[in-house]
Amino acid sequence: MVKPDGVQRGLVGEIIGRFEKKGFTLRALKLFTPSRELAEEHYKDLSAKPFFKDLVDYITSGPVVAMVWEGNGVVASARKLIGATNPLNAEPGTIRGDLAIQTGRNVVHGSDSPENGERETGLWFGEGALVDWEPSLKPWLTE
Ligand code: YYY
Ligand code: MG
Repeated sequence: MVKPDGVQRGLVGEIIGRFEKKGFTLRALKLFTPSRELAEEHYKDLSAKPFFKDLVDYITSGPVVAMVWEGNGVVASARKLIGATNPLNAEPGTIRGDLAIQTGRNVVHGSDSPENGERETGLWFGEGALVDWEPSLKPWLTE
């Protein structure tokens, strides 16, 4: 997901481009401003943290671009492409390492396990939202 700061800063194309160029397949995408209920459910594991309210305020402050990406090892690879939670610790070449300077404005979210990827896909998109298609580039990305 491109967070509200990424949308406001005009980074949607840059961020989507990194996943496309890596070779992952886009299966769903939407632009909307999340409700507090959705943001609180999404981040429920962090509800006891002192930054939880600020996090929910931030995520609900404007439109986000929610996406589902598919491909070999996509969850772990996306986490590497995204970089460390604190952008100052994120390696150059990663999205956060190249494009952000503060944890509270780290421009992008990525699921941290395949199970959470499934959970978050259901939460953000509901049933039956994935588009079933075969990229023509597939034979050139995987053997
Ligand atoms: O998965 P990731 O986004 O890298 O970090 P999480 O530990 O899941 O935290 C989610 C979100 O919470 C993080 O992207 C920013 C915010 N946050 C924060 O504002 N302050 C912290 N000390 C830790 C996380
Ligand atoms: Mg996380």
